[in-house]
Amino acid sequence: MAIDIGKIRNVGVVGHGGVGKTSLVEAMLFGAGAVNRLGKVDDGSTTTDFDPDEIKRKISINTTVAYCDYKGHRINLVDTPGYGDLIADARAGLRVVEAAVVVVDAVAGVQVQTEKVWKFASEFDLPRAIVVNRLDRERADFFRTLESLGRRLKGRIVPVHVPVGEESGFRGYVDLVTQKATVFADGKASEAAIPTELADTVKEWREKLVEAAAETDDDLLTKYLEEGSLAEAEMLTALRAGITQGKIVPVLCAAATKGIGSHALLDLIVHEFPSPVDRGDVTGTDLKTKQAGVRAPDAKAPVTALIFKTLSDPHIGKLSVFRVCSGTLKADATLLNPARGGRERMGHIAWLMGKNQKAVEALGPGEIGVVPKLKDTQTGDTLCEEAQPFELPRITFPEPAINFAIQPKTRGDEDKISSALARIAEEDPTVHHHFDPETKQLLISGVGSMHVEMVVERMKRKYNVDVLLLPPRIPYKETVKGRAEGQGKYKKQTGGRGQYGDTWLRVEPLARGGGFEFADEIFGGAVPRNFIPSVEKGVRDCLKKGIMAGFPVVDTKVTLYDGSYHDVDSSDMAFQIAASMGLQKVFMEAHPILLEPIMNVEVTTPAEVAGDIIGDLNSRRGRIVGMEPAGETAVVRASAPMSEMLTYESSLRSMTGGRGGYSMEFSHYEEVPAFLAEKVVKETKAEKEKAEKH
Ligand SMILES: Nc1nc2c(ncn2[C@@H]2O[C@H](COP(=O)(O)OP(=O)(O)OP(=O)(O)O)[C@@H](O)[C@H]2O)c(=O)[nH]1
Ligand SMILES: [Mg+2]
Repeated sequence: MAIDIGKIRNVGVVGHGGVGKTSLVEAMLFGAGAVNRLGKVDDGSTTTDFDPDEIKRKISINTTVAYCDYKGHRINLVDTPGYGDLIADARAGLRVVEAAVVVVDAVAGVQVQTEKVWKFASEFDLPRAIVVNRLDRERADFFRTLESLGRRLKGRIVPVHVPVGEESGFRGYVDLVTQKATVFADGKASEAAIPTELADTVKEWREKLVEAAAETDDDLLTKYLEEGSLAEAEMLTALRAGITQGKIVPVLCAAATKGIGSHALLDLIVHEFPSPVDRGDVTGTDLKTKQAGVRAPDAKAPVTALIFKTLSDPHIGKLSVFRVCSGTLKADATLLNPARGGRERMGHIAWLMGKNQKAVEALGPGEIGVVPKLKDTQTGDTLCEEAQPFELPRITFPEPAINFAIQPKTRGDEDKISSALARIAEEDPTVHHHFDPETKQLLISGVGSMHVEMVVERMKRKYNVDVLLLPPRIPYKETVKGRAEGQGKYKKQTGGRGQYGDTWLRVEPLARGGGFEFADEIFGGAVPRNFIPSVEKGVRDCLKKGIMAGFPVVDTKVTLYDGSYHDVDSSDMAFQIAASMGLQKVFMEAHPILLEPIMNVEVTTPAEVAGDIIGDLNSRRGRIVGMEPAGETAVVRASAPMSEMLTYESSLRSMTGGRGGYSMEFSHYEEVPAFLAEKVVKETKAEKEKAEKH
């Protein structure tokens, strides 16, 4: 009952934020009769933006799937987010399709995320088509957009349409292959004569299309050069082959919200885009032989499926969206998750229509489906037959670039926060969280500050936990640069038994990364053996709490070299206190300093502003380590203190007009310059006093 694989088309719809991807998907679903009214993003009624956050923000947050049947074909449309911080989800969506529709706005042309998704599509070697959408807007310009496509995207990009009418008068297109115009009135299409004023434009662009078709094949090119033209049938065959193989990228016209262009796109998907069979075997690791292996897109092959999206909802629970890459996946099957070692029961499997599901008995190769309630399977995992274990390449997600600390607004909500964050991270693998024992803060990390803010809002709306977002505390450390010695003595006589402990301590620096060392140089029992561990404990506790400003002490050696005791009054506690008192004094005499974490930073920027990027990094006490100009983009490598990089994201965005990106990771600790250290110490002390008052 599974669908004929040759009749399946899996298509990823990608592009910059807000260009009309979701609207276009809706228009196709409506055009194919899969939904009976045309939903709108603006009133939250589209099929693929159904999450409450999506409806509120009027943007897509999750990659979602809907299907339609058109001219005997099953088309799975994978609608992806275009907003920059969420673009990794679009990449995950492209992993499971055979072709991409790249949507661009007819006013803005190619934008930052257009370039990104173009790269993703190239990474997966996907044939693609471009839709110039929103042609009905003021200042929309098809040919200017075409020019920006040619300039900024690699590929043989050629229009197969030219628009009829402009801006609010945009009403259809001329098909350059058939040379027929289609115009729309009240949502109804009708064939029309080519408007006379378009005749020259049509001629010019048809010529270019014929040329592009001819260039896909040497024999055809010779024929074209000799005869000056091609037969229509020849041209069509060449175009089809060119598009399927990704040698030609066709450009179409659309105004999704008016239903213009959706039929032409559906036709192109059916006729020109490849089926899962055309894409051939999938590669991965055969876990029996531990070697690279392949699985054929064949109904009889062993089952492998790739989870490319997880949806999580407090009411519905967890839904795993997957693509069957090989074999036939039957409802109730039990599959192995080789990455996690567990088995999963595929209780109910279904086709996905936005938030709605249509239960099925089996899914064949190339099909996309959904399964609820998997126990321990995450986005990127493979599910396979236990007897034929096989792992597909994982879907990877970028490491988070920014950290915030979060604090519950209501005391005692900590557990709720952790479980809400765990659910959110299932849906969005670019969200991470962990408890930092050093700063005692719960940290949440994401791709950018807006991303993290969005996550916080999501926690509130979906999971009903309200949190405060704070910049993370910098995990400074304390150490000494010099050497000092001195006494710590604790003596108390309060009737009855007293307290007596006396220690002489030496403090000196160790190399960076040397940690802590305690040495005992007592000879002749100045401090009895049984009290030496007490001294060490006093020292260690004190170092952990910090001395100068309350940060842990590292890279320091403390030596106990002398002391005295009292037969009756000396005790474990008395020696601990004496050591702690002594250390606090001696440490401050040994030239104490603060250490701060230094990060390795890698910035990708348009080459023309690389100078500004370097200047800005210098002003953040950064050290430039290297720079590689790579054509239009440059990569700048630097190391810079973490404390200076907390606000980097927004500066980078404004310096590069949103076209830059960066990644950052911890490298090592270095001394904080004295004037800054003084400030940090003061602020930390003030904070502590404030906390103690409460
Ligand atoms: N005038 C006009 N507006 C459009 C058209 N297509 C989409 N829009 C509007 O553009 C806005 C964004 O549309 P979406 O479909 O949400 O765009 P998107 O690309 O899915 O956005 P993200 O998923 O957030 O990246 C909405 O207000 C739509 O109504 C169009 O053809 N013409
Ligand atoms: Mg969308």
